[in-house]
Amino acid sequence: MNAPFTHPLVDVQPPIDAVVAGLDLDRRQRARLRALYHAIRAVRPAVLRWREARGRAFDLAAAVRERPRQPLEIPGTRRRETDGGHYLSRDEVAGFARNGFTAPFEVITAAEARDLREQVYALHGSGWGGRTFLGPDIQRALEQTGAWSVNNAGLYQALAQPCIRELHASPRVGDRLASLLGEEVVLWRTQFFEKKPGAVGSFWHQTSDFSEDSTQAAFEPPPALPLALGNLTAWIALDDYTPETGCLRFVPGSAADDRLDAAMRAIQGDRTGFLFSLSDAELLQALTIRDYTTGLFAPLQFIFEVTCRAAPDLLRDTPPLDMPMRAGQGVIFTSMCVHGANGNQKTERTYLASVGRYTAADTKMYVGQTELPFRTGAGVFSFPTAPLATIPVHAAQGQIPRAQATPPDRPQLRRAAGV
Ligand SMILES: O=C(O)CCC(=O)C(=O)O
Repeated sequence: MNAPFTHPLVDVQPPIDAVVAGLDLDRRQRARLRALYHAIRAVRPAVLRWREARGRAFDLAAAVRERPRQPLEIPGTRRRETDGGHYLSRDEVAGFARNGFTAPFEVITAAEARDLREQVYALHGSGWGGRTFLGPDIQRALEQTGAWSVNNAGLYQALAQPCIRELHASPRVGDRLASLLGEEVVLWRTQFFEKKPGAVGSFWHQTSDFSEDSTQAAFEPPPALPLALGNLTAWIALDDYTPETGCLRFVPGSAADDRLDAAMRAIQGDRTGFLFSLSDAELLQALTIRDYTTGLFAPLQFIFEVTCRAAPDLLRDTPPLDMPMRAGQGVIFTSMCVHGANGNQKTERTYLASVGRYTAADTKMYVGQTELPFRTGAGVFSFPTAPLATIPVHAAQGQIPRAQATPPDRPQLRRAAGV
């Protein structure tokens, strides 16, 4: 048995043993899990010896050994004081470099946010005009498990839906991003975070490469771009968010400590080695999470706990910050700033945020990947990268004219480089 997990950041959501204990598994599922667990334990000593002899032992502690914290160098030079527009001020840029996120700013009015929210649910109700990006196998699997939600069907919809594209290509977002990333900024993915009543929220995570269900990075930024600027996210509230309704949470300054991301990359790079390296209690948790949970909450929480056992000082010094926002407001943050979100366990209403992922235009997307894997509750399937394109949101000449943010089959929407 592991000692019960305690950490200052595990203050709102339950630790993973409570999540696993709360799963409603039937006798057949429990028997299957135990059989798998005992089979792995039986072969584990031989597998570990074999890997050790070939220099292929999985060593999470080595992957998360502490290294010097890197200050964040900001390549973007546009500032509100000199360039006007919606660029960030010098103080705001300094605040971003220190914390990893901006303060909330208005992208659209609260009334516009309400209208957009209605449009999004109308689009979802009508099947997004027949245009979704995950392909029929994934859609079928998600429908079977009741998970064909706005979160999944809504992935990449800026490519098909002008209302989402306009929100995320708005100069209010694009100018601010240019203050950080430099002149040429592209939007490479949009998605929704919907929190239904009872939603548990998102557990602490950081990512430099959005490998997600793949073993490969989603993108390769140019070498000059700092790791923490490989992806910037604009998270835009379409409802009022408070700690009770699922607002974002950040660990200020945590982008300078990349150990949680390093752990994730080590695990993605050698999942078998990771599984065989676990203690008995962790192994049972890992198998249960892999086979009987959906979404990212439980895997992220599990990896957080395992990483903290390998690096006991990880993220213990800085208290987390809740980021309440009004409908229509957005924040920009680096996905290397450790972040999560509260759940929606006290209200009867669904809360929705629209989220854009951005990078520098010379970042290469999906290198060598014609398909991306996607984990559903009914197995892992793939969807093609061919329809995915980046959308320019800021260019050296200034803002991208509205007309240019057009559907992906028009030539001016550049294909992501390197596909
Ligand atoms: O809204 C959430 O629950 C989490 C959002 C998040 O993790 C992200 O946008 O990267």
